[in-house]
Amino acid sequence: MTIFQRIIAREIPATIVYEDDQCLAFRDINPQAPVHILVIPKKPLARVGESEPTDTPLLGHLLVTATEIARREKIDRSGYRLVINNGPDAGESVPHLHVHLIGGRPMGWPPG
Ligand code: DGP
Repeated sequence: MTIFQRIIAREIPATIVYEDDQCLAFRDINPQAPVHILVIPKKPLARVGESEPTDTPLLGHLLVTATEIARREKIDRSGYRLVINNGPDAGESVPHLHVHLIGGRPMGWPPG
């Protein structure tokens, strides 16, 4: 069981900002910006690269939910970044799909 599954199960604490039947969103333990929230599916999908066509509605729901949370966090006008790290070169460290919602400060491009 990954650490994120344990957060879903309330076995370890997290600052949860949103929950519905398909997903959970909580503040990143190591925030890279004033707003840094992870939006995760409750289904234990390891990474976006392992999604299947039947996951299309779920993936869309994660993105739409992230945009709604951005509005609630009042970063929708200033801007924000949605990031999904997939695999070693991308720096993926937890094998449970998560969308990073990052905002509240200007960001450079490309990422390092
Ligand atoms: P990634 O590198 O894309 O796999 O990002 C994983 C993120 O998960 C990283 O930004 C730190 C965060 N994280 C890891 N463990 C915990 C935890 O126990 N609680 C919370 N809230 N965030 C965590």
